[in-house]
Amino acid sequence: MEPTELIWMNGDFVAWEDAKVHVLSHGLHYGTGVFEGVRCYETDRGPAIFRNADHVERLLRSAELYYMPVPYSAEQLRAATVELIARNGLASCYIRPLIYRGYGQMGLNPLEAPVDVVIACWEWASYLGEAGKRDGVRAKVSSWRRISAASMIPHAKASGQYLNSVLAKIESVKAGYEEAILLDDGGNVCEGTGENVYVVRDGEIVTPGHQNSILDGITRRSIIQIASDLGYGVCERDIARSELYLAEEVFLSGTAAEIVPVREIDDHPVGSGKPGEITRVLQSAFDDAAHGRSERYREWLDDVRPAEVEGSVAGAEGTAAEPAAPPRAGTA
Ligand code: PPE
Repeated sequence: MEPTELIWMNGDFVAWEDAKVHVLSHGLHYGTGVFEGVRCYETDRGPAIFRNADHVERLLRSAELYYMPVPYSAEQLRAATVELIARNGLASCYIRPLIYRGYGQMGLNPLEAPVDVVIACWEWASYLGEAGKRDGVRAKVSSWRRISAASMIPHAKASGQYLNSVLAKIESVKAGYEEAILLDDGGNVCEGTGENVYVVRDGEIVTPGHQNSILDGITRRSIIQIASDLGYGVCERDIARSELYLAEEVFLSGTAAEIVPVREIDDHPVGSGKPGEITRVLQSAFDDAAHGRSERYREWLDDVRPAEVEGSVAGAEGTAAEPAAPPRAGTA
């Protein structure tokens, strides 16, 4: 990965190479962290963060689900993200906020460990490759089932939960595929390792619902909105594995991946074996929304205005993005 200049850490802007943690940090041992993936796109008004407020809201909810008190408000985190991108001078980037149990307490009761908050950003190209976005990827239904609500919290974007995705990804890559599609514990289609999934059947866009252990993707919400606005039928329901093979089109969506056609699943070509028309239309409409070319979805974008660069750089030393940050939590 290509380093950028600064990382926001517990209210301060620190140099990329100084953003370090202790090896006995709780989150490193037990996966006690929650995070987000957000993207900032180039628009005609400068860099703009796609659905920043929604990502911050999901981040804080994930933290709450794992009983992590966060010493920053949504507004502070939202503003810190804007300032970070401005200070790093990036036109577009991927943003990774992370809240984790830090150093000071071992053992499975994390309640006495501090809660640390960081936001980093860097330039991250297409997750599944430019060719994947253009021509589609080959996917395999994983032998691993997606974590179920009986033992974890599928709605939370928590670090430890990603071991499930890691197993599925490794299995698919070692078998020669680019992505895995996981079924839920009931055997219905759930999602990719880092993407929501959709099938097109009889011209209707179908995607698993909340009861199928999905992560409530923000790209997914955007796709549902855009597709409905374009007049497509959108349906959330159980999807049988075989429907992946019978679908006219299959595609994936996520912040890192954006919208990616699936051209083959378990060695069956999807539709004609080439990206389908609805996938193409949605890819291009999503691209327009993300790059500020659709007035209708302009409210999804947080502008990173150059004025904020000047304003903050003048402040020299790293400071909190908003009013002085409260002390770190953890000893509650
Ligand atoms: N499901 C999972 C399991 C998931 O990780 C993501 C995002 C999604 C669905 C789509 O959610 P959204 O980004 O809000 O549309 N995965 C993030 C992490 C990827 C990574 O490799 O790291 C992302 O895309 O940023």
